[in-house]
Amino acid sequence: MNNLDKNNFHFDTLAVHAGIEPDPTTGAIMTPIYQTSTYVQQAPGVHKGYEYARTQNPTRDALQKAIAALEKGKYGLCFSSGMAAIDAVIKLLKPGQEVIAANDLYGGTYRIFTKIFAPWGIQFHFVDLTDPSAIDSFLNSQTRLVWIETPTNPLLKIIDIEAIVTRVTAYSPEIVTVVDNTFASPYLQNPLELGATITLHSATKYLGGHSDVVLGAIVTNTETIYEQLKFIQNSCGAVPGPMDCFLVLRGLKTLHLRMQRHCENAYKIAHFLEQHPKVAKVYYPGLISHPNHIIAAKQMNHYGGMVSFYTHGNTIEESLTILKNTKLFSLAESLGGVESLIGHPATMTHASIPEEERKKAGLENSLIRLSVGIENADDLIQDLNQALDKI
Ligand code: P1T
Repeated sequence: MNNLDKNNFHFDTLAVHAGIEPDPTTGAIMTPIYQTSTYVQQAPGVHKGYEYARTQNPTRDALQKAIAALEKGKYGLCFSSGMAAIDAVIKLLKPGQEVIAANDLYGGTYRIFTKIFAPWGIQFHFVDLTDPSAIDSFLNSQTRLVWIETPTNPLLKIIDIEAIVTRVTAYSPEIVTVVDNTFASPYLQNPLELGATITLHSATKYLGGHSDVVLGAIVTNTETIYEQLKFIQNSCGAVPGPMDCFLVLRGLKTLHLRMQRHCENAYKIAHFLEQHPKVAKVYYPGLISHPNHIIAAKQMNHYGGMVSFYTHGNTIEESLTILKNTKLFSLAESLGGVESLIGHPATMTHASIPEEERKKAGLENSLIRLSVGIENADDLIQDLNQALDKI
């Protein structure tokens, strides 16, 4: 199925078929793992479209097409991790140029911005983009890129993509808007359809879906950006191996089914936590009490599988007690796999953000983050209930 067909099918059909052609040599229905570093040429420059595996690989090609189709985009590129994809995007910039980024975002993203690219002379402004007008005072002639995560990691804030794109393009159509769509997945929202220039994924999460692979992806409709990113992909070389591409291709086939259950379970858990006497605050965009609920309802098809919360005691000790006592929720970094995980952003995924900066964005040391899996919701609720009983 080529990219031209993407408008004719529903998401579920694309998840199973997009980008996949029966193997031309055998008819194999599953994309083979082309575990090769190079390809034989008949004469110098005379070949079948494949020269060297950093530059092209058929398993990667299939995955790039599949992710592009799911994101309703023309061009897809895959990288060896979500961070490698982020790295490639920021390499579009030159020293002296500026980035406006959401102030609540994955700790690794904050780290690469502030520790790798800021010393190269790129300036980053971290802004609460849940108020789109907040961007206005940071836009200037050096602004090259706006970086959005929505829902944000770990506070599940929702940023109105369309509102930001409208303001940014009115200021300058040259500014690139990037949406890290990892937390939503293309099942819940397609940033390119809302006007973003680039959508990006840690495919390690929902796209792969089984906690067995690390991979990143970028999709865009803008040919010049695609050509530049492809050049960076090949020149810098952070490409995924064919086995990893195969694992994500396999994961994609059930993305819609998994996301439905992730969303159903997270919705039930968020309501359970909201009513629990020991829980003070729950962050889940599906709750009416969520400050950005209306934008979430407009922008997303459902509310995702991530939930964060504080207990009334609001101490690290209480949080650690819960983290130590869940049995189904495993204490681990990452998210988006079939199994439920529990995490402590302040010491785990967001430890690379200084405490002062975390607090400014509303991230206290006691926050607990859940990646709700696809197990039975009652079993998950029971597990959280018994852990909450321990405090
Ligand atoms: O881990 P990697 O595939 O390199 O992806 C980095 C990344 C990018 N963007 C977002 C929104 C992310 O959440 C991540 C990785 N996040 C975790 C490992 C985590 O537990 O939050």
